[in-house]
Amino acid sequence: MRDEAVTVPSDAAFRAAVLERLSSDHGGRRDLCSVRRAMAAVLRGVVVPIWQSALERGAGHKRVAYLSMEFLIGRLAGDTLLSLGLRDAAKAVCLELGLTLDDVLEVEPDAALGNGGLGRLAACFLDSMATVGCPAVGYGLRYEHGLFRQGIEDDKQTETPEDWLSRGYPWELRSARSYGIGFFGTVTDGVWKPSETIWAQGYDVPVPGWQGSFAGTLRLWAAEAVQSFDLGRFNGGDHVGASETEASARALCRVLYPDDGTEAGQTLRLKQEYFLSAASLADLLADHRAAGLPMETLPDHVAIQLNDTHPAIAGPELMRVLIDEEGLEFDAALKLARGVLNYTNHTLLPEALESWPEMLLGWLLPRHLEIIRMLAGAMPGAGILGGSEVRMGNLAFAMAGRVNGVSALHTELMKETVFAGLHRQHPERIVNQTNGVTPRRWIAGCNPGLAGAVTAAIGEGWLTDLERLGELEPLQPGVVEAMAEVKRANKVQLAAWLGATQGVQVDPGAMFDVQIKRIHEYKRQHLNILETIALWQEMRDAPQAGWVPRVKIFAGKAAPGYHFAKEIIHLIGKVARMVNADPVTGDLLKVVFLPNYNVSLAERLIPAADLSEQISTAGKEASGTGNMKFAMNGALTIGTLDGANVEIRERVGAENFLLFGMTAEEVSSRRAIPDHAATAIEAEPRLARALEALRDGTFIPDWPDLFAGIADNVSGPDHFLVASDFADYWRAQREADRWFADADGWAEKAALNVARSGWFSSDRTIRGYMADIWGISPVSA
Ligand code: 26W
Repeated sequence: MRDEAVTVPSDAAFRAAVLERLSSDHGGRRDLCSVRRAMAAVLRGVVVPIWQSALERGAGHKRVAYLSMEFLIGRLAGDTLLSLGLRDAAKAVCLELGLTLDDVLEVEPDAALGNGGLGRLAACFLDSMATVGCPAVGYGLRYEHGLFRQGIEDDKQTETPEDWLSRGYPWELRSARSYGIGFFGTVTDGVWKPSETIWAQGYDVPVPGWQGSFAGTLRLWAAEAVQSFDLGRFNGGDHVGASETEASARALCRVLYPDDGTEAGQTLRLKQEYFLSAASLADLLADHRAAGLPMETLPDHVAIQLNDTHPAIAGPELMRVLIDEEGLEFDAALKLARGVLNYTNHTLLPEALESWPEMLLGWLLPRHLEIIRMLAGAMPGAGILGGSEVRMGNLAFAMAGRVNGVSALHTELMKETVFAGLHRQHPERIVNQTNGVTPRRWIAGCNPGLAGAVTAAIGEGWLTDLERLGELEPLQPGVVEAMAEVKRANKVQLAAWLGATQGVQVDPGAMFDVQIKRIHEYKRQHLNILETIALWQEMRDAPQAGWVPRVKIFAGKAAPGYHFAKEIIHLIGKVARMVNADPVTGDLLKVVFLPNYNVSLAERLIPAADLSEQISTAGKEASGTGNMKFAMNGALTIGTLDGANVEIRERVGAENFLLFGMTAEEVSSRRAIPDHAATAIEAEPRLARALEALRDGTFIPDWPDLFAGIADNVSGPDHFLVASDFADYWRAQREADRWFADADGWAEKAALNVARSGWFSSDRTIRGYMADIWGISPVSA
């Protein structure tokens, strides 16, 4: 329910304001970009008062500081128009200007300040905290370049800098908040004298809740030189040196590190992590002091959430401030720190668990290394130090009041594996908070047809109380048909877009089978493409065998240094080229790899999907959030018992989920069997034949063994058990064919996935954090 104090302009007032901005800011130009910017400026003018009134209403209320190196925001105009009920008004003014709203929204660059799941989760959380009334500040970095732009040349990934800021960012306000952050230097008797200082300048992006009911803040730190230009050096003729400090400051937040857990450990990355942590702590402590509150009461006023270990250095930084600046004793400082700090783990992959060499930490942050050694001394069993490395996961765990996993299975595996020892010492500390996604963007925003069908069936209000989707049951025939019609219309629209932009003609009546996520061995895109090859080969053997037509859609970026993942992209491209040109299989099978996967492309694909590929090796995907978006948009999941797939299957019903593969337990025992892959291949000629095609030049005649690397891996070490899970995956895919062939049956299963996925709203997740971790109650409306 919107804050009455805040007014949203009438459609007429909105129109007038946009036209006025077009003339005042853009000299009356009416090109897409000018209209987009004029509309953004008007919307910002509506959002800022909502934001300020929410800050007043939240004053004195306990709030959360969500520290994250990533916020994968995507676009904001469409979301904001929807939230404020101005979409139709915007449609009308665009039409009047001879444009379409979709085209205007299309020119907004994605704010791609994240790699994947972790970053997008943080963005969904901002929307939910603002909507449920949880006072919050999301703290992040204002990278000049977000996640790289992916090109596909000759079926291979290329990377070019992303430049979301090249034309400014209309949604941000330069904040009055800025702090000097120190690096390097020396420590004498506990007193740190940094030898380099870089200025952290805040930029605020207001985050309005649904219908302006409340609002939060995204505060992004930019790095600026204390002294941007050295006139003396310039006059001395050293023209380049004169802006050296500015260049080195600017380098700090120049670009987002593009790896999502494949490799870590660069000095600049640690500098970025400390810059975020120190500036954010300085900011929230400044507020606390400004409110005249004694430091000891900090836990009553603020909860800090560390989004994985990336901002974990915030723990030692808080200790430094409390001990060196506030004069607290070590134990008192640690007690207070544990009263505010909480840590979320998002991965069990050993290569993604951050640890920093003591030498590097001691060089960059000498006082913090001293404090970390004191912490390790005070908690000998915590495993903070090991092999001259500082283990950031153990440090975060040891300093946190609460530690959480992101799905029920993941949280149990945390207790049994990476944190087994710490869990035994602190059995109450680990709790679960299964992920969620915001239904505003991921249903109403990207699938207005479905939103309309749901509202027609159960009325308004479900968007902020998503478990009301359950009222769709018992399913009314008209509702199932309406949803099936929406899916069909979305598929027709996507088919048109694929034809226009990718030159691929697909049949909207075919099953749209979609795997979109970062490319990673544990996510097993190579299992999917091997099944695709086997399907193609069998279709060619018997094209008249009554196959269910398939469109296989892939998208996702590989970390630039991750060679195997890049080869998987290359293979998918080569298979697509061959299959799509094959007259024998014709429209029975089409394969597409879409370049530059990002939030906006996900919004275009998910509403048109029939089958959601969630096929990771069990025990490897901490949760997944794409799986939730697909289910609530009426796609059926083919997946393993991994991450949140387990809970999706529990809630939508086993009969509405295509399960296959080993469980996490079976995975660890299968891995122990020597030659597990060779044995599996021997027993599965279909797989052997598909692997042979990777060796015999089927997809690249003049370079037959190009993909031998992938074949050797799957038939050799096969760490992620592609070979062992293949047969059951094939069985599940053929079962999907049979289900899809029964259109009414499929439509009902799809509708039940929608009706039963309400729990996967990030509003439910945030209410869990508020109750179980932060101790925050919503600000009353
Ligand atoms: C240090 C490099 C690095 C960068 C990012 C290491 C690890 C990461 C992230 C933790 C990777 C990530 O995005 N994890 C994903 O987090 C999602 C939100 O909780 C989960 O749904 C996914 O399962 C998990 O892979």
